[in-house]
Amino acid sequence: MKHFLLFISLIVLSSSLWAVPILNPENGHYYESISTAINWATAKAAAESMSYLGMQGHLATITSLSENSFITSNLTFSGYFLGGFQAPGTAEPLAEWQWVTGEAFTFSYWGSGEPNDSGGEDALHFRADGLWNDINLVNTYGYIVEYDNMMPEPSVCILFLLGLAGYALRLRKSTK
Ligand SMILES: [Ca+2]
Ligand SMILES: [Ca+2]
Repeated sequence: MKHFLLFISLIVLSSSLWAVPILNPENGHYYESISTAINWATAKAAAESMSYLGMQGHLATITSLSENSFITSNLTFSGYFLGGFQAPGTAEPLAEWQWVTGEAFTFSYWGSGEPNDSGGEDALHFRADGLWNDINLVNTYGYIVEYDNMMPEPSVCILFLLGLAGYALRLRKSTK
């Protein structure tokens, strides 16, 4: 019993210490910042091994100013990795930036003078002021994880269920 109570209190304690991913109501995605400093490739793998409420994690991909603002105003971070990278051998410093998810890299929010490929920088770094910087892939920083709903959108599910119900009804009528 004593052990059980200890176990419960540990759970209560740890849940208050662990940050919980935060919902962005605009796109239904959840976000969290992880302070453990690791290099970009390790952060990418770590993010992709995480899940929340059945949603797959990945390094955050920011595709609009409102998403950028959501992260800066809701998460605690100080210069963390994002899911942006530049393939080796592309024209520096601005060509062919990509997102780990394959989303189009159309929105960007570079800080003044960035990207500058200073010393060879091919990873996207989210500055504390919310502006972007390119940084060396092997540097170690915390990182921001985004959780997407990989399941069909709820509206698609409802349409599918309605369709199925209609089909079942027709089937019942035709067998009468
Ligand atoms: Ca670069
Ligand atoms: Ca830079």
